[in-house]
Amino acid sequence: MSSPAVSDFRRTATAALLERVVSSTPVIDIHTHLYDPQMGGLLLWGIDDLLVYHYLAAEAFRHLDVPPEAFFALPKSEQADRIWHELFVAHSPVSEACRGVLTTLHRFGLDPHMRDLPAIRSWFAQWPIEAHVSRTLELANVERIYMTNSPFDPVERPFWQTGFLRDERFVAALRIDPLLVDWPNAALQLVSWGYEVGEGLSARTLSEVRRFLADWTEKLDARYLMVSLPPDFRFPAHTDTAQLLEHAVLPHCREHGLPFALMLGVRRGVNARLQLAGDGVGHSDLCSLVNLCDAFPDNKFAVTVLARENQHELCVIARKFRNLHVFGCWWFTNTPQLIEEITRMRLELLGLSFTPQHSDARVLEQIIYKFDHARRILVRVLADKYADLAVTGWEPTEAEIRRDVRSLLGGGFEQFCQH
Ligand code: FIX
Ligand code: ZN
Repeated sequence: MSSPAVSDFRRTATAALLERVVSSTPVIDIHTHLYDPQMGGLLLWGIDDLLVYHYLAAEAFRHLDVPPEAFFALPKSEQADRIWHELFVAHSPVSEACRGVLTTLHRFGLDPHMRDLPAIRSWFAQWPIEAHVSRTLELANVERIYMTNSPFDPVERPFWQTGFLRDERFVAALRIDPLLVDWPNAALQLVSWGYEVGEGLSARTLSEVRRFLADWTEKLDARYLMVSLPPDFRFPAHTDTAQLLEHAVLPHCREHGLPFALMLGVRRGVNARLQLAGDGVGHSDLCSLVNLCDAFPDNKFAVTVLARENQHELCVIARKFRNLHVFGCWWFTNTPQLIEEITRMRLELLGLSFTPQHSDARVLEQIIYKFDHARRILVRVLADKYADLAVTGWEPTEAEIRRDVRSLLGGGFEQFCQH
């Protein structure tokens, strides 16, 4: 057994190495709401969008003495002014979402201490978008961004129909929430786009839904399909959701060798007046996930859960099913305390076979803070894990550490997609 001084020294050396490896390993960001820069105004960026992000809006509404309808009727820059005032001027910005804005400004070399919103605005205004995208990806050390692409979005749809020169750093994921959670309206849309579907899920309708999925998978060159579902999702069931999943979506994914991503536990519109800031969380029934993984071993499922209370059960399920890849600390679990707890638990139960973090960024520059904060936690947690191994005499080499980190930062997810 080595002396405490020697093991302390080794621990510090491993932590320093880890810090270097984790910060220099590029991230593959496997779920965002960002868009290819060629998609014009769809890609949000800049200080006003950073400030009106729904994570901050939800916090600001706790102070703002104005009806949400009146607030959302204001021009974006005035909404940003109000949020800045409430969350950065009238109170100290200690929440994770506020800290995220400050980390982002700091990493751009701005001095948030000046508390000068007009100056920050002018700084952002001077950059051409292409250069700004590249610089932001470089600063965040993000190599690839998975978008969320919905054929049901009337603003996004025409870009794909017309076609455009793709930026290869941005890859697509086919988002199908309306199809699975609002079938009657989705059916009407499909009919208007030339698919012969009826409201009942006949064999003909299901085959037309598959034709729709195939058309859009090809148009987008989609790398996976995805949905987020409320806590009352059940499988199997005689619901439209379960039937469409079983008879259209999963066969389509099998045919095309694509994973299906499920984001479980969102309660939409708990306070609908707050718009995107009004969604909440609920405990999901993960027996339904077990049923899916078990019944469809030839399908691959990438899953994240919103409720803290579901995290342990999700890890246990992933130990049973190799067709399940756990990812991300999503939304209300994207706080340092929960990221640390969840990442430790996943490492202890799953080893390295999961993806600790995706950004879920809606505004370009958020990738900087989301991964800056997540990387710090990853270094801490991995340093503890390697130190525990070192007690037994198992010292990882630098190459092994690099391999492990690469896998955690998105490499493992892409392998899961391929095999
Ligand atoms: O369903 C989702 O993809 C969620 O991430 C969003 O609906 C949510 O608004 C969000 O941005 C969470 O981070
Ligand atoms: Zn999302």
